[in-house]
Amino acid sequence: MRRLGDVIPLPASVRPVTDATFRTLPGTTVSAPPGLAAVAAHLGQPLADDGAIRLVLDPALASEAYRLEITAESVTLTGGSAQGVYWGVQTLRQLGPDLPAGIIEDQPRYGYRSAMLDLARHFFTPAEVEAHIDLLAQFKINHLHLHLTDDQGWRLEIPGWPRLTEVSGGEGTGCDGTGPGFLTLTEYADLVAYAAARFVTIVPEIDMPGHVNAVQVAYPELTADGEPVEPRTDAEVGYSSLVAAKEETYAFVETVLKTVADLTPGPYLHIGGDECHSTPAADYRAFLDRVLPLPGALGKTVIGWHEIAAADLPTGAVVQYWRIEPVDDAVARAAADGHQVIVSPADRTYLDMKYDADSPLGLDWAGHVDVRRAYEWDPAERLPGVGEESILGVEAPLWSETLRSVADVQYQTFPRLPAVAEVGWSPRDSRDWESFRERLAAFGPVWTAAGINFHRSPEIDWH
Ligand code: TNX
Repeated sequence: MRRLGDVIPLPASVRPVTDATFRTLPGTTVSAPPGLAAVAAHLGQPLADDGAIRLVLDPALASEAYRLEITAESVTLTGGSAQGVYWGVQTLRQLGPDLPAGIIEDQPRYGYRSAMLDLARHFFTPAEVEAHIDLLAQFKINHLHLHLTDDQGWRLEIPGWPRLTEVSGGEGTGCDGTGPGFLTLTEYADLVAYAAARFVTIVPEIDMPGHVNAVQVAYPELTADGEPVEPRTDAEVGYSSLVAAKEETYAFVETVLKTVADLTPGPYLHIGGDECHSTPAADYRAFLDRVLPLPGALGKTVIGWHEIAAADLPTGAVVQYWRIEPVDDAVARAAADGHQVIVSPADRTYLDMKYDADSPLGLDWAGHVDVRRAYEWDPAERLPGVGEESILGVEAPLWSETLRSVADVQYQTFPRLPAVAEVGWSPRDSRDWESFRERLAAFGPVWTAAGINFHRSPEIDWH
């Protein structure tokens, strides 16, 4: 049996009270008000008016907070909103059928706890992404950033620009030409709804002005000289750019962002902005001066990779920090101006880095990221001038240059994603590597039974 606190991410407060146990049997009933019926279904137990497991809403709690009171006879799970109750359900599911008596009071450190999946370098189907969302939500991840476009492919249908997906989402696209496919408008909307039912917000990214070779293959009028360019399936970066001085550029960008905004109930649109090595600095700024305000005009908050901090940021713009070390102080200046920062340093959170020299998949430009490196760091200590109050949250990006299957996605994700999830959720002072590696060890048999392909890191004494 697990101890009450044997949960990832570690709850904010855990108080075992007696050595009594609540035993969940197949017939154990759950009661929930109508607004929590959908959340109750995630417990997989029968519903009843007077259930032994009671789900309750208490708006006095923060919306993601929950409180779990376990006695030998009953379980009461109270949440500040349906989302808070849902996180409590994840805690219950991790604890298994035998629940130690006691009280857990829990709420996240950061409101933005995210994973990113790169559908451009290799496309994953809606069913594959949905299964991945289920695994992320178990660790209380509440955003999934989808990198939908890059040099090697374009993965979202855009009305009026059919060649984006016909050509750049078709056969032969993706790294090594092995990752074709795209989401239709309906598939995308269904995916957003599937995620929302698990309290995960989809954050769509359209990467620009760089990372656009796939756009320019489909529409040569968007290149500087209007000449066609060759499709690319290699993993180079920084060679393609939209043209800041062409009006056609903005007609294209406006249609794309409007389409994505209309499909996206969540508050964020990510416009990329990274690695524009072939865009002159003045053009980069001119482009962003036109494009950064567009999401706001569509009712959305704009996010960009931290390079956008070189431009004039509109109020509310969010900056996503990804580098190994600070290049300059632009992110700190943005924070001083009141901008929120998503912290995703490559040498800690990049799930596409190799674990060690023997890793079969992944890249190593940011070094090797083993489980301990993904765990033992603090977002508020990472960047001078970017303290706790400037941090929106953390993200673990998974770029897919070397990935060819869902099994590959899982191998890179587990067990590092749980480490980053705990960094984003648990109180700073409660985090402890020895405690984490013990709690993580218990997931070995769980993942094995579920058929999840995880890396059996030698840092963990797997059960
Ligand atoms: C850098 S991090 C990139 C991506 C690559 C990734 C590989 C960032 C914003 N851009 O284009 O896929 O490295 O690790």
